[in-house]
Amino acid sequence: MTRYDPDNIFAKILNGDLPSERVYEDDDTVAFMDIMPRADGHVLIIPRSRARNILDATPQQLAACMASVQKLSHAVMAAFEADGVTLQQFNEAAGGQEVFHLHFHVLPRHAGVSLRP
Ligand code: DGP
Repeated sequence: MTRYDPDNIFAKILNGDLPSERVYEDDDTVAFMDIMPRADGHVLIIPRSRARNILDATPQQLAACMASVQKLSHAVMAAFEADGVTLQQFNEAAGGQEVFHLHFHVLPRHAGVSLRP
């Protein structure tokens, strides 16, 4: 597996070199709106510390991310009056990963409405 690239887009968002619409942050994680939302309210959760993806993450990073994923799931369901929520998470290019800083997608879902491509 390739090493963590400190110049990846989410690292730049974390250190303020790129703008983002932050909706939540705590000591260990940050959440911001996805720039190419596949559903209204599509949020990304990332750890503040370096991890390329789930294959590279520590149990502590994963625990912190999942606690925030749960918080944001409740928040977007309430804010977007959703019926459910879909989580997505991709690892390495072959696994669909495009940005190589660990992240979790939280997608509010409405009954009968498909995700946008
Ligand atoms: P993936 O690594 O396959 O989970 O895809 C990366 C996701 O990150 C994709 O849904 C689009 C989003 N994204 C890419 N660049 C930016 C950016 O500069 N800002 C924000 N907010 N989201 C981005």
